[in-house]
Amino acid sequence: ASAVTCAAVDLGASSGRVILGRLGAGELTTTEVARFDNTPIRIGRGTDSDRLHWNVLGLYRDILAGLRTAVASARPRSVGIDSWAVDYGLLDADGDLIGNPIHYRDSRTDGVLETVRETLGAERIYSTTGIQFMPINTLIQLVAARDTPALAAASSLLLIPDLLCYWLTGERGAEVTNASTTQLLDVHRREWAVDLVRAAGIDETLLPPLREPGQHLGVVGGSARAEIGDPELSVVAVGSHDTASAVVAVPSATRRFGYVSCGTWSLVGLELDAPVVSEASRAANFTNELGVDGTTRYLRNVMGLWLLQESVRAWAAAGLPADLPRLLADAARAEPFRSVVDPDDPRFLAPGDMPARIAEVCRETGQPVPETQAQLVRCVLESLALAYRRTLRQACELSGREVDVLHIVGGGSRNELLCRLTADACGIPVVAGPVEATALGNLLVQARAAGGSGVGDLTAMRALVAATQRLREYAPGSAAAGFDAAARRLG
Ligand code: ADP
Ligand code: LRH
Repeated sequence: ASAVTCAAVDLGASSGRVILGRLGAGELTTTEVARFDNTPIRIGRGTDSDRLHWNVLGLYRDILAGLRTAVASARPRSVGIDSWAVDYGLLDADGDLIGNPIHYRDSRTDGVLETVRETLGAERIYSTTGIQFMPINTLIQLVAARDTPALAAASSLLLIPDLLCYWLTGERGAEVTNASTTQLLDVHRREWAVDLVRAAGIDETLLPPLREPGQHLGVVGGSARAEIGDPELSVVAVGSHDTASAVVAVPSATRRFGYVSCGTWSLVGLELDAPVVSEASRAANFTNELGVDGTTRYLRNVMGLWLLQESVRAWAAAGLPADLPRLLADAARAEPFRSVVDPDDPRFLAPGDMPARIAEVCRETGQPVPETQAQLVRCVLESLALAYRRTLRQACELSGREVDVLHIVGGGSRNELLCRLTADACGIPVVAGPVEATALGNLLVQARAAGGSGVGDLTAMRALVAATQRLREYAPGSAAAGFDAAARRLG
């Protein structure tokens, strides 16, 4: 078969893009045709009833415009959509969207996780779903929304990429990699965990039929057809959880690799053949998300570059320097190991004044408070490197696996200081890139569905990525002792 051209829509928590790819034997070239911000919006009167929303209609408009450009320049045969996990839109009986999807960082879930663990039993939830306990999970969001008029009026629930595919094709479904992040899916049977869903007081008929990556969903129809300008463009399910697509494109030549999918969040872990739902795994709060081709993504969420992004946002608002490459260059010269924090402190989850929260945690742990921007950036990056090390080691222990190399993919792979610190902390080589791993994983699954050559199994896909994308290797240096000492400060 000759090369195929596809379009990937990849929506991250901070930005979205539409990327065209040409894929064939030994060939994987991409062109970014559109990039747009993904900025949440708070609506309310300044009370507890304020809600933080995604601008899902604005995103859809940007996607249509991006696809129009893609079609005009290269006539892709298909499009696939991936996005961040756990969030959803509700449809009424006519298929109309009810309200505006709510952001997983919204405060409506405050305290709900604890109630759900107690009432349903943490063991039961974990042994069924294999998913780590986080307040952002769809299960927790739905319990928080249980008595709302919106939920009462809903006849179906669609995760964000599924909602966008529904608008393009009119077809409803739940792609399985993203569905696994809801904490409503039985990880062993790859089906909705209906008993658990009912026990949580959620109407299971809200959940649409599951579908697998690679499935053809339909051809763009309705008003989207005219907007995009191609009546034949087909919509294909991909690993619609962005992390699932990112892991497809980890350019590893061996199975002994760990990964950090490094964007707004850092997803740190391993690819396994089967879930690990042991008591120790539950205690360490590791997750078993479903991957492409029956794999398990065994990982933990580390709060990630959100800490840096949100600090930069606060600085920009205060009129302070906010140019990221400059801040990183200054941090590279700042004093090492001055202070470190646990990035997963729940206080860091919500939007707000991040530098002040980091300072508070440094103070509490008896460490010097960052006084300059460079000190704060350094603190964040060393804290992340330390969290990656801790998480990777735990993942290996809990699964009985070993790794020789750590791949960092996503926007954070451009951060050379972070990559270097991570190699030092972990004591193994770090391979950085590709930056757009998620879009590449999305494109690879579409190309395979189209019968493209050179994109057979995950091994072949990864070899193609390794052969065609720009990667950088970081050998571990001599700072491991500094990280050991810093780790002891966190107890
Ligand atoms: P998401 O998919 O969650 O929106 P991305 O994969 O796009 O995230 O990564 C965004 C992150 O990439 C930013 O938080 C930023 O820290 C990092 N990043 C972007 N550009 C650069 C750069 N030039 N140098 C270093 N880091 C960068
Ligand atoms: C990364 C991500 C992550 C989820 C979070 C909600 O973008 O999908 O895997 O836990 O967003």
